[in-house]
Amino acid sequence: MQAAADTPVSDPALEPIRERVLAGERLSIDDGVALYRSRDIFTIGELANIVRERRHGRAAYYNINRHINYTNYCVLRCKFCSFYRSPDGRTGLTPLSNTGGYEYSLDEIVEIAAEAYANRATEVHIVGGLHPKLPFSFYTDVCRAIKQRCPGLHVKAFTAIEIIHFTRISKPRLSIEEVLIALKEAGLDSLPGGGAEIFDDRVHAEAFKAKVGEKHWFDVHRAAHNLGIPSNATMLYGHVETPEERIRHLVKLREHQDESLARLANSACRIVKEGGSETAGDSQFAVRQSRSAAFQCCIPLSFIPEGSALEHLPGPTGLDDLRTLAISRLMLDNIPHIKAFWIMQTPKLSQVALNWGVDDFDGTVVWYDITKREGRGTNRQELTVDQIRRLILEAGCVPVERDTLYRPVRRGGEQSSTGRTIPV
Ligand code: V47
Repeated sequence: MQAAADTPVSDPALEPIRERVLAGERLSIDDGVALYRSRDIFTIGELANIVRERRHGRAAYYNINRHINYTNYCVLRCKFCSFYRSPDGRTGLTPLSNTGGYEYSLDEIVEIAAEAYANRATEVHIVGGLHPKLPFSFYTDVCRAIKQRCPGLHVKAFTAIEIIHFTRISKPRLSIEEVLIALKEAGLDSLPGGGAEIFDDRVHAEAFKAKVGEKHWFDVHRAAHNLGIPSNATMLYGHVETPEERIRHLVKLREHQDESLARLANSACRIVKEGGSETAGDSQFAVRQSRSAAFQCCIPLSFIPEGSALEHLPGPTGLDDLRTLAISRLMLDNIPHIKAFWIMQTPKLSQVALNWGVDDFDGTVVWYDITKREGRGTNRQELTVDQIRRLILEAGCVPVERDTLYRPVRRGGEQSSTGRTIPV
Protein backbone atom coordinates (compact mmCIF):
# COMPACT_ATOMS: atom_id res chain seq x y z
CA MET A 1 0.00 0.00 0.00
CA GLN A 2 2.16 2.81 -1.32
CA ALA A 3 0.83 6.25 -0.30
CA ALA A 4 0.85 8.94 -2.94
CA ALA A 5 1.09 12.37 -1.34
CA ASP A 6 -1.57 13.82 -3.64
CA THR A 7 -4.26 11.13 -3.21
CA PRO A 8 -7.44 12.83 -1.98
CA VAL A 9 -8.85 11.44 1.26
CA SER A 10 -12.46 10.41 1.26
CA ASP A 11 -13.09 11.73 4.77
CA PRO A 12 -12.49 15.51 4.77
CA ALA A 13 -12.01 15.43 8.56
CA LEU A 14 -8.73 13.57 7.95
CA GLU A 15 -7.30 16.19 5.59
CA PRO A 16 -5.56 18.34 8.27
CA ILE A 17 -4.29 15.19 9.96
CA ARG A 18 -2.91 13.99 6.66
CA GLU A 19 -1.06 17.29 6.25
CA ARG A 20 0.40 17.02 9.72
CA VAL A 21 1.55 13.45 9.11
CA LEU A 22 3.17 14.41 5.80
CA ALA A 23 4.91 17.33 7.52
CA GLY A 24 6.17 14.99 10.27
CA GLU A 25 4.26 16.89 12.97
CA ARG A 26 3.01 15.41 16.22
CA LEU A 27 -0.71 14.53 16.36
CA SER A 28 -2.92 15.85 19.17
CA ILE A 29 -5.46 14.04 21.33
CA ASP A 30 -8.21 15.54 19.13
CA ASP A 31 -6.48 14.16 16.03
CA GLY A 32 -6.37 10.72 17.60
CA VAL A 33 -10.06 10.87 18.48
CA ALA A 34 -10.90 12.05 14.92
CA LEU A 35 -8.99 9.06 13.55
CA TYR A 36 -11.10 6.76 15.71
CA ARG A 37 -14.31 8.49 14.60
CA SER A 38 -13.52 8.25 10.89
CA ARG A 39 -14.80 5.34 8.81
CA ASP A 40 -12.02 5.96 6.30
CA ILE A 41 -9.93 2.98 7.33
CA PHE A 42 -7.86 3.05 4.13
CA THR A 43 -6.59 6.58 4.69
CA ILE A 44 -5.78 5.74 8.29
CA GLY A 45 -3.80 2.71 7.12
CA GLU A 46 -2.11 4.70 4.36
CA LEU A 47 -0.99 7.41 6.78
CA ALA A 48 0.29 4.86 9.29
CA ASN A 49 2.17 3.14 6.50
CA ILE A 50 3.87 6.41 5.52
CA VAL A 51 5.18 6.74 9.08
CA ARG A 52 6.17 3.06 9.22
CA GLU A 53 8.09 3.29 5.94
CA ARG A 54 9.83 6.49 7.00
CA ARG A 55 11.27 4.63 9.99
CA HIS A 56 11.74 1.11 8.70
CA GLY A 57 11.34 1.03 4.94
CA ARG A 58 9.87 -2.36 4.02
CA ALA A 59 11.62 -4.24 6.85
CA ALA A 60 9.39 -6.39 9.05
CA TYR A 61 11.00 -7.74 12.21
CA TYR A 62 10.52 -11.04 13.99
CA ASN A 63 12.50 -12.97 16.55
CA ILE A 64 13.07 -16.54 17.64
CA ASN A 65 11.79 -16.51 21.18
CA ARG A 66 10.08 -18.58 23.83
CA HIS A 67 7.39 -17.26 26.17
CA ILE A 68 7.41 -18.83 29.64
CA ASN A 69 4.38 -18.15 31.87
CA TYR A 70 5.80 -19.62 35.06
CA THR A 71 2.61 -19.64 37.14
CA ASN A 72 -1.06 -18.77 36.81
CA TYR A 73 -1.59 -18.42 40.57
CA CYS A 74 -2.32 -14.78 41.23
CA VAL A 75 -3.39 -12.76 44.24
CA LEU A 76 -5.31 -10.42 41.90
CA ARG A 77 -8.60 -11.11 40.10
CA CYS A 78 -8.64 -8.76 37.13
CA LYS A 79 -11.94 -8.99 35.26
CA PHE A 80 -10.35 -9.09 31.80
CA CYS A 81 -8.05 -11.99 32.70
CA SER A 82 -8.89 -15.65 32.16
CA PHE A 83 -5.39 -16.83 33.03
CA TYR A 84 -5.28 -16.38 36.79
CA ARG A 85 -6.19 -19.00 39.36
CA SER A 86 -6.81 -17.82 42.90
CA PRO A 87 -4.73 -19.51 45.56
CA ASP A 88 -7.95 -19.85 47.63
CA GLY A 89 -9.86 -21.35 44.71
CA ARG A 90 -12.32 -18.43 44.42
CA THR A 91 -12.38 -16.73 41.02
CA GLY A 92 -14.76 -14.74 38.89
CA LEU A 93 -14.05 -17.02 35.96
CA THR A 94 -16.47 -19.16 34.00
CA PRO A 95 -16.50 -22.73 35.38
CA LEU A 96 -15.00 -24.24 32.21
CA SER A 97 -11.90 -22.10 32.32
CA ASN A 98 -11.55 -22.22 36.09
CA THR A 99 -9.41 -25.34 36.23
CA GLY A 100 -5.77 -26.15 36.71
CA GLY A 101 -3.54 -23.93 38.81
CA TYR A 102 0.14 -24.54 38.08
CA GLU A 103 3.62 -23.29 38.85
CA TYR A 104 6.93 -24.25 37.26
CA SER A 105 9.94 -25.05 39.40
CA LEU A 106 13.24 -23.25 38.89
CA ASP A 107 14.63 -26.35 37.16
CA GLU A 108 11.65 -26.56 34.81
CA ILE A 109 12.02 -22.92 33.80
CA VAL A 110 15.74 -23.33 33.15
CA GLU A 111 15.09 -26.53 31.19
CA ILE A 112 12.58 -24.73 28.93
CA ALA A 113 15.01 -21.85 28.40
CA ALA A 114 17.86 -24.24 27.61
CA GLU A 115 15.72 -26.11 25.10
CA ALA A 116 14.75 -22.81 23.44
CA TYR A 117 18.41 -21.73 23.33
CA ALA A 118 19.40 -25.01 21.72
CA ASN A 119 16.69 -24.33 19.15
CA ARG A 120 18.22 -20.96 18.21
CA ALA A 121 16.09 -18.71 20.44
CA THR A 122 17.70 -15.36 21.23
CA GLU A 123 15.12 -14.35 23.86
CA VAL A 124 13.00 -15.79 26.66
CA HIS A 125 9.96 -13.73 27.67
CA ILE A 126 9.08 -14.68 31.25
CA VAL A 127 5.94 -13.41 33.01
CA GLY A 128 3.38 -14.88 35.37
CA GLY A 129 0.71 -14.23 37.99
CA LEU A 130 1.50 -12.64 41.36
CA HIS A 131 2.27 -15.83 43.24
CA PRO A 132 1.27 -15.68 46.94
CA LYS A 133 4.24 -17.63 48.31
CA LEU A 134 7.32 -17.60 46.09
CA PRO A 135 10.08 -15.45 47.66
CA PHE A 136 11.92 -12.70 45.75
CA SER A 137 15.05 -14.91 45.66
CA PHE A 138 13.14 -17.29 43.33
CA TYR A 139 13.05 -14.61 40.63
CA THR A 140 16.71 -13.62 40.91
CA ASP A 141 17.59 -17.34 40.93
CA VAL A 142 15.62 -17.79 37.68
CA CYS A 143 17.61 -15.03 35.95
CA ARG A 144 20.94 -16.24 37.31
CA ALA A 145 20.36 -19.89 36.45
CA ILE A 146 19.25 -19.09 32.90
CA LYS A 147 22.32 -16.93 32.30
CA GLN A 148 24.60 -19.62 33.68
CA ARG A 149 23.14 -22.27 31.40
CA CYS A 150 22.48 -20.04 28.35
CA PRO A 151 24.93 -17.09 28.48
CA GLY A 152 23.83 -15.47 25.21
CA LEU A 153 20.10 -15.71 25.81
CA HIS A 154 18.35 -12.37 26.41
CA VAL A 155 16.15 -12.48 29.53
CA LYS A 156 13.10 -10.24 29.05
CA ALA A 157 11.10 -10.76 32.18
CA PHE A 158 8.51 -9.50 34.66
CA THR A 159 5.86 -6.88 34.01
CA ALA A 160 5.80 -3.69 36.06
CA ILE A 161 3.06 -5.30 38.18
CA GLU A 162 5.34 -8.19 39.10
CA ILE A 163 8.16 -5.75 39.93
CA ILE A 164 5.86 -3.89 42.36
CA HIS A 165 4.86 -7.27 43.85
CA PHE A 166 8.57 -8.05 44.36
CA THR A 167 9.05 -4.78 46.29
CA ARG A 168 6.28 -5.95 48.63
CA ILE A 169 7.50 -9.52 49.17
CA SER A 170 11.22 -8.77 49.48
CA LYS A 171 12.60 -9.01 53.02
CA PRO A 172 13.72 -6.47 54.01
CA ARG A 173 11.45 -4.52 51.68
CA LEU A 174 13.29 -3.19 48.64
CA SER A 175 12.52 -0.14 46.55
CA ILE A 176 11.63 -0.46 42.85
CA GLU A 177 15.16 0.55 41.99
CA GLU A 178 16.72 -1.97 44.38
CA VAL A 179 14.56 -4.77 42.98
CA LEU A 180 15.59 -3.88 39.43
CA ILE A 181 19.27 -3.67 40.36
CA ALA A 182 19.12 -7.10 42.01
CA LEU A 183 17.39 -8.58 38.96
CA LYS A 184 19.80 -6.89 36.57
CA GLU A 185 22.79 -8.18 38.51
CA ALA A 186 21.25 -11.66 38.32
CA GLY A 187 20.87 -11.45 34.54
CA LEU A 188 17.68 -9.56 33.66
CA ASP A 189 18.20 -7.75 30.34
CA SER A 190 14.90 -5.95 29.68
CA LEU A 191 11.30 -5.58 30.82
CA PRO A 192 8.28 -6.58 28.73
CA GLY A 193 5.42 -4.13 28.34
CA GLY A 194 2.60 -5.99 30.07
CA GLY A 195 0.31 -4.82 32.84
CA ALA A 196 -0.35 -1.34 31.46
CA GLU A 197 -3.94 -2.12 30.34
CA ILE A 198 -5.57 1.37 30.01
CA PHE A 199 -4.22 4.28 32.03
CA ASP A 200 -7.50 5.66 33.29
CA ASP A 201 -9.08 5.69 36.77
CA ARG A 202 -12.58 4.82 35.54
CA VAL A 203 -11.39 1.85 33.49
CA HIS A 204 -9.08 0.78 36.30
CA ALA A 205 -11.99 0.74 38.78
CA GLU A 206 -14.18 -1.23 36.38
CA ALA A 207 -11.82 -3.87 34.99
CA PHE A 208 -8.74 -4.31 37.19
CA LYS A 209 -9.51 -2.57 40.47
CA ALA A 210 -7.02 -4.32 42.76
CA LYS A 211 -4.07 -3.96 40.41
CA VAL A 212 -1.57 -1.15 40.95
CA GLY A 213 -2.39 1.83 38.76
CA GLU A 214 -0.60 3.90 36.17
CA LYS A 215 1.65 5.75 38.63
CA HIS A 216 3.33 2.52 39.72
CA TRP A 217 3.55 1.23 36.14
CA PHE A 218 5.38 4.39 35.07
CA ASP A 219 7.52 4.43 38.24
CA VAL A 220 8.85 0.99 37.31
CA HIS A 221 9.56 1.87 33.69
CA ARG A 222 11.14 5.20 34.67
CA ALA A 223 13.44 3.42 37.14
CA ALA A 224 14.27 0.77 34.54
CA HIS A 225 15.11 3.40 31.92
CA ASN A 226 17.27 5.27 34.43
CA LEU A 227 19.18 2.06 35.11
CA GLY A 228 19.73 1.43 31.41
CA ILE A 229 17.15 -1.38 31.24
CA PRO A 230 15.14 -1.08 28.00
CA SER A 231 11.44 -1.90 28.12
CA ASN A 232 8.27 -2.17 26.08
CA ALA A 233 4.77 -0.77 26.56
CA THR A 234 1.34 -2.26 25.95
CA MET A 235 -2.28 -1.14 25.67
CA LEU A 236 -5.05 -3.67 26.27
CA TYR A 237 -7.98 -2.49 24.13
CA GLY A 238 -11.48 -3.65 23.30
CA HIS A 239 -13.06 -4.13 26.74
CA VAL A 240 -14.69 -1.34 28.77
CA GLU A 241 -12.64 1.62 27.55
CA THR A 242 -13.67 4.37 25.11
CA PRO A 243 -11.65 5.54 22.06
CA GLU A 244 -10.79 8.75 23.95
CA GLU A 245 -9.36 6.68 26.81
CA ARG A 246 -7.23 4.71 24.37
CA ILE A 247 -5.82 7.91 22.87
CA ARG A 248 -5.04 9.37 26.29
CA HIS A 249 -3.26 6.11 27.17
CA LEU A 250 -1.08 6.42 24.06
CA VAL A 251 -0.33 10.07 24.80
CA LYS A 252 0.78 9.17 28.34
CA LEU A 253 3.20 6.64 26.85
CA ARG A 254 4.43 9.28 24.41
CA GLU A 255 5.03 11.81 27.21
CA HIS A 256 6.95 9.25 29.25
CA GLN A 257 9.06 8.38 26.22
CA ASP A 258 9.87 12.10 25.68
CA GLU A 259 11.36 12.14 29.18
CA SER A 260 13.31 8.91 28.71
CA LEU A 261 14.70 10.01 25.36
CA ALA A 262 15.77 13.38 26.82
CA ARG A 263 17.66 11.57 29.60
CA LEU A 264 19.16 9.18 27.06
CA ALA A 265 20.43 12.08 24.95
CA ASN A 266 21.85 13.84 28.02
CA SER A 267 23.67 10.79 29.30
CA ALA A 268 25.08 10.05 25.83
CA CYS A 269 26.39 13.63 25.64
CA ARG A 270 27.94 13.31 29.08
CA ILE A 271 29.77 10.12 28.14
CA VAL A 272 31.04 11.62 24.88
CA LYS A 273 32.30 14.68 26.77
CA GLU A 274 33.93 12.61 29.47
CA GLY A 275 35.58 10.43 26.81
CA GLY A 276 36.81 13.60 25.11
CA SER A 277 35.91 12.40 21.62
CA GLU A 278 33.03 13.41 19.42
CA THR A 279 33.48 11.45 16.24
CA ALA A 280 30.32 9.86 14.85
CA GLY A 281 31.51 6.35 15.66
CA ASP A 282 32.36 7.22 19.22
CA SER A 283 29.06 8.92 19.90
CA GLN A 284 27.17 5.82 18.69
CA PHE A 285 29.31 3.79 21.04
CA ALA A 286 28.43 6.20 23.83
CA VAL A 287 24.70 5.77 23.22
CA ARG A 288 25.13 2.01 23.48
CA GLN A 289 27.13 2.35 26.68
CA SER A 290 24.81 4.92 28.20
CA ARG A 291 23.09 4.06 31.46
CA SER A 292 19.72 5.31 30.22
CA ALA A 293 17.16 3.49 28.12
CA ALA A 294 13.68 3.96 26.68
CA PHE A 295 10.67 2.11 25.29
CA GLN A 296 11.61 0.06 22.27
CA CYS A 297 8.18 -0.87 21.09
CA CYS A 298 4.48 -0.58 21.78
CA ILE A 299 2.26 -3.64 21.61
CA PRO A 300 -1.47 -2.91 21.37
CA LEU A 301 -3.10 -6.08 22.76
CA SER A 302 -6.48 -7.12 21.39
CA PHE A 303 -8.77 -8.17 24.26
CA ILE A 304 -9.87 -11.83 24.18
CA PRO A 305 -13.04 -12.09 26.30
CA GLU A 306 -13.48 -15.89 26.42
CA GLY A 307 -13.27 -17.34 29.90
CA SER A 308 -12.88 -13.98 31.66
CA ALA A 309 -15.40 -12.18 33.87
CA LEU A 310 -15.95 -9.87 30.87
CA GLU A 311 -16.88 -12.77 28.62
CA HIS A 312 -20.22 -11.10 27.77
CA LEU A 313 -18.33 -8.39 25.83
CA PRO A 314 -17.81 -8.93 22.10
CA GLY A 315 -14.10 -7.95 21.97
CA PRO A 316 -12.53 -5.94 19.14
CA THR A 317 -13.43 -6.56 15.49
CA GLY A 318 -10.82 -6.97 12.77
CA LEU A 319 -11.25 -3.37 11.67
CA ASP A 320 -10.88 -2.16 15.25
CA ASP A 321 -7.63 -4.14 15.49
CA LEU A 322 -6.29 -2.62 12.27
CA ARG A 323 -7.41 0.87 13.21
CA THR A 324 -5.86 0.65 16.68
CA LEU A 325 -2.52 -0.63 15.38
CA ALA A 326 -2.45 2.13 12.75
CA ILE A 327 -3.47 4.87 15.20
CA SER A 328 -0.83 3.67 17.66
CA ARG A 329 1.79 4.11 14.92
CA LEU A 330 0.47 7.60 14.16
CA MET A 331 0.25 8.81 17.76
CA LEU A 332 3.53 7.30 19.03
CA ASP A 333 5.96 9.37 17.00
CA ASN A 334 8.79 8.71 19.47
CA ILE A 335 8.53 4.93 19.97
CA PRO A 336 10.46 3.15 17.23
CA HIS A 337 8.46 -0.06 16.80
CA ILE A 338 4.80 -1.12 16.73
CA LYS A 339 4.26 -4.82 17.31
CA ALA A 340 1.27 -6.94 16.35
CA PHE A 341 1.34 -9.84 18.79
CA TRP A 342 -0.01 -12.54 16.51
CA ILE A 343 -1.24 -14.60 19.46
CA MET A 344 -3.81 -11.88 20.12
CA GLN A 345 -4.37 -10.26 16.72
CA THR A 346 -4.10 -13.65 14.90
CA PRO A 347 -1.37 -14.40 12.32
CA LYS A 348 -3.66 -13.40 9.43
CA LEU A 349 -4.59 -9.99 10.76
CA SER A 350 -1.01 -9.35 11.93
CA GLN A 351 0.09 -10.02 8.36
CA VAL A 352 -2.37 -7.44 7.01
CA ALA A 353 -1.25 -4.99 9.71
CA LEU A 354 2.27 -4.99 8.27
CA ASN A 355 0.88 -2.50 5.74
CA TRP A 356 -1.10 -0.65 8.39
CA GLY A 357 1.72 0.77 10.53
CA VAL A 358 3.09 -2.41 12.10
CA ASP A 359 6.76 -3.35 11.63
CA ASP A 360 7.16 -6.15 14.19
CA PHE A 361 5.53 -9.57 14.41
CA ASP A 362 6.96 -10.78 17.76
CA GLY A 363 8.24 -14.29 17.37
CA THR A 364 7.93 -18.03 17.38
CA VAL A 365 6.48 -17.95 20.97
CA VAL A 366 6.00 -21.78 21.09
CA TRP A 367 3.87 -21.95 24.22
CA TYR A 368 1.53 -19.26 25.58
CA ASP A 369 -0.77 -19.69 28.57
CA ILE A 370 -2.18 -16.21 29.18
CA THR A 371 -4.57 -16.16 26.22
CA LYS A 372 -5.62 -18.46 23.43
CA ARG A 373 -7.77 -17.26 20.57
CA GLU A 374 -9.33 -20.44 19.30
CA GLY A 375 -10.34 -23.69 20.87
CA ARG A 376 -9.35 -25.35 24.07
CA GLY A 377 -6.77 -28.09 24.55
CA THR A 378 -3.03 -27.48 24.69
CA ASN A 379 -1.55 -24.02 24.85
CA ARG A 380 1.17 -24.85 22.37
CA GLN A 381 0.97 -21.79 20.11
CA GLU A 382 3.87 -21.68 17.71
CA LEU A 383 4.74 -20.22 14.36
CA THR A 384 7.87 -21.53 12.70
CA VAL A 385 10.42 -19.15 11.20
CA ASP A 386 9.35 -20.34 7.74
CA GLN A 387 5.71 -19.54 8.47
CA ILE A 388 6.54 -16.07 9.80
CA ARG A 389 8.81 -15.28 6.84
CA ARG A 390 6.16 -16.45 4.38
CA LEU A 391 3.53 -14.16 5.95
CA ILE A 392 5.96 -11.23 5.86
CA LEU A 393 7.12 -11.84 2.29
CA GLU A 394 3.56 -12.20 1.01
CA ALA A 395 2.75 -8.82 2.60
CA GLY A 396 5.47 -7.31 0.40
CA CYS A 397 7.89 -6.76 3.28
CA VAL A 398 11.46 -7.86 3.90
CA PRO A 399 11.76 -10.30 6.84
CA VAL A 400 14.51 -9.33 9.29
CA GLU A 401 15.33 -11.59 12.20
CA ARG A 402 16.13 -9.32 15.13
CA ASP A 403 17.33 -9.78 18.67
CA THR A 404 15.43 -8.18 21.54
CA LEU A 405 17.23 -4.87 21.00
CA TYR A 406 16.24 -4.87 17.29
CA ARG A 407 19.73 -5.65 16.05
CA PRO A 408 19.65 -7.90 12.98
CA VAL A 409 20.71 -11.47 13.75
CA ARG A 410 23.05 -12.96 11.19
CA ARG A 411 23.02 -16.74 10.99
CA GLY A 412 24.92 -19.37 9.04
CA GLY A 413 27.75 -19.80 11.52
CA GLU A 414 28.51 -16.04 11.45
CA GLN A 415 28.86 -13.93 14.56
CA SER A 416 25.53 -12.50 15.64
CA SER A 417 25.33 -8.90 16.75
CA THR A 418 25.24 -10.16 20.33
CA GLY A 419 28.65 -11.71 19.79
CA ARG A 420 27.29 -15.23 19.93
CA THR A 421 27.97 -17.63 17.06
CA ILE A 422 24.64 -18.96 15.99
CA PRO A 423 24.30 -22.29 14.20
CA VAL A 424 22.28 -22.38 10.98
O1 V47 B 1 -0.31 -7.80 30.89
C1 V47 B 1 -4.38 -10.43 29.84
C2 V47 B 1 -2.79 -8.91 28.59
C3 V47 B 1 -0.55 -9.01 28.83
C4 V47 B 1 -5.87 -10.77 28.33
O2 V47 B 1 6.67 -6.69 25.76
C5 V47 B 1 -4.85 -10.00 27.79
O3 V47 B 1 7.19 -7.59 23.85
C6 V47 B 1 -5.93 -9.94 25.77
O4 V47 B 1 2.27 -7.90 27.81
N1 V47 B 1 -6.98 -10.67 26.24
C7 V47 B 1 0.66 -9.94 28.72
N2 V47 B 1 -4.88 -9.59 26.51
C8 V47 B 1 1.21 -9.94 27.30
C9 V47 B 1 2.20 -8.84 27.07
C10 V47 B 1 3.10 -8.92 25.90
C11 V47 B 1 2.83 -9.79 24.86
C12 V47 B 1 3.72 -9.85 23.79
C13 V47 B 1 4.87 -9.09 23.75
C14 V47 B 1 5.14 -8.23 24.82
C15 V47 B 1 6.41 -7.45 24.81
C16 V47 B 1 4.25 -8.12 25.89
O5 V47 B 1 -1.65 -9.62 28.22
C17 V47 B 1 -1.07 -8.71 30.20
C18 V47 B 1 -2.43 -8.16 29.86
O6 V47 B 1 -2.35 -6.81 29.52
N3 V47 B 1 -3.96 -9.80 28.76
N4 V47 B 1 -5.56 -11.04 29.60
C19 V47 B 1 -6.97 -11.10 27.52
N5 V47 B 1 -7.99 -11.81 27.97
